[in-house]
Amino acid sequence: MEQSQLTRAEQDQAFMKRALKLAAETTALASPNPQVGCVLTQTPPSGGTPKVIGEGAHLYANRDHAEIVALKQAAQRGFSTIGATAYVTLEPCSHHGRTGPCADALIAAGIRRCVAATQDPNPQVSGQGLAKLRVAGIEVTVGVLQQRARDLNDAFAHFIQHRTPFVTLKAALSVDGKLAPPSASRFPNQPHWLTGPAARYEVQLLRHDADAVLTGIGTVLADDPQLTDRSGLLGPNNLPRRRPLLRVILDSQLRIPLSSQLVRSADNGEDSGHTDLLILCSKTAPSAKIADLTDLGAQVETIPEHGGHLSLPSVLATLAERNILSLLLECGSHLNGAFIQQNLIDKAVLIYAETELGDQAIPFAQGIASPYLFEESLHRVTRANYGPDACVTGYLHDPWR
Ligand code: AOF
Ligand code: ZN
Repeated sequence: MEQSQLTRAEQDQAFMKRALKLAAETTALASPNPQVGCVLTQTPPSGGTPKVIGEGAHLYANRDHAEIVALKQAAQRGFSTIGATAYVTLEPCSHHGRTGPCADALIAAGIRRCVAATQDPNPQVSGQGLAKLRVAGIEVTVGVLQQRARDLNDAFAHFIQHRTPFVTLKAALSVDGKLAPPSASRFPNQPHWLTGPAARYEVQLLRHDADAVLTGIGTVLADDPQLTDRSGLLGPNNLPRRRPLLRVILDSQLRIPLSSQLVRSADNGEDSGHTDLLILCSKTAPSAKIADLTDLGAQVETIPEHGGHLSLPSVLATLAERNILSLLLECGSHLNGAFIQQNLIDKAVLIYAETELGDQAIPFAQGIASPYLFEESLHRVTRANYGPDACVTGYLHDPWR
């Protein structure tokens, strides 16, 4: 169907979808800023189908917000923006940050109407960008495809309001809710795969979407994991992720082997400025091991203890200082239980395989009777199938509130 035959509401949805697609393509390229897309349209003087005159998305490395990228593209193509409509997946900003306010730029460009998917959760903006536009006489519509726009920026919304990472717990489980066979029946240094390739690729996508992934020393010793982003996804212009996925290991006594895959692949960021392996330990950890690990490219940091374990709120605070907006937990029973019991999880992704592991197997989370019970505390639950595996996703806290 021609765009002109659509109602205005349908047109708004179609152009917002296009802006959302541009925003979605910037996964791993916008953090610590939000993922934002913008589409500018112009209706020909004779009326009829509105035409896209400029569009774009924000990449943190390029500084320009999505609105500016789109305005520049329109200018470059020789289009006038006077009387145009701007579709933005996030309210245009009103503040001076790394750039000037986009609301001012849209006003100066002569935009007649602005359609925003959602208000900006940033307390420095939240409503003030839209207010600026209205005062300038621009027609403002808010809330088009709002939930989809919000889903894209859960971590940003959480971080900008609470200054701590948005925490997603991921677990691959047997149908009877176990993480792994009993340790005695396992081969050391080898992961035991429960789920199939399709579900495992979903985990790669979760990693691609995260700034950091965290596990405990128990899992490192049992599985010798790499914890890298092997999604193979690239952004616009084939850009790889802006910062490497930060791999975080909780290891209070620094038992991590120097020969582990994690340590062997450590990059201290000397060239890129981005370190990719952070080992968190207690102040009683052997200092000689700190030196060895540092020599091999890992970063080691001490964290206060609480009740004989590394303090998890301190762990999250340390990550926040490093601008980690989203943290993916890929942990064993002990840490799963601790994070859940301390109410530090925001979202959970539970993937169930068809296999049964039996009563002797390692439970999902220490202190939690079963993942099915844990599921009862989730909100906005969605279900999907990846090959033979069943995935349940839900929220414990709404990151937008
Ligand atoms: C973005 N990209 O397209 C829009 C943003 O530090 P700054 O100057 O880059 O400002 C970042 C803030 O600007 C961000 O927290 C959000 O509130 C607002 N809007 N940010 O990075 C964009 N539209
Ligand atoms: Zn802006």
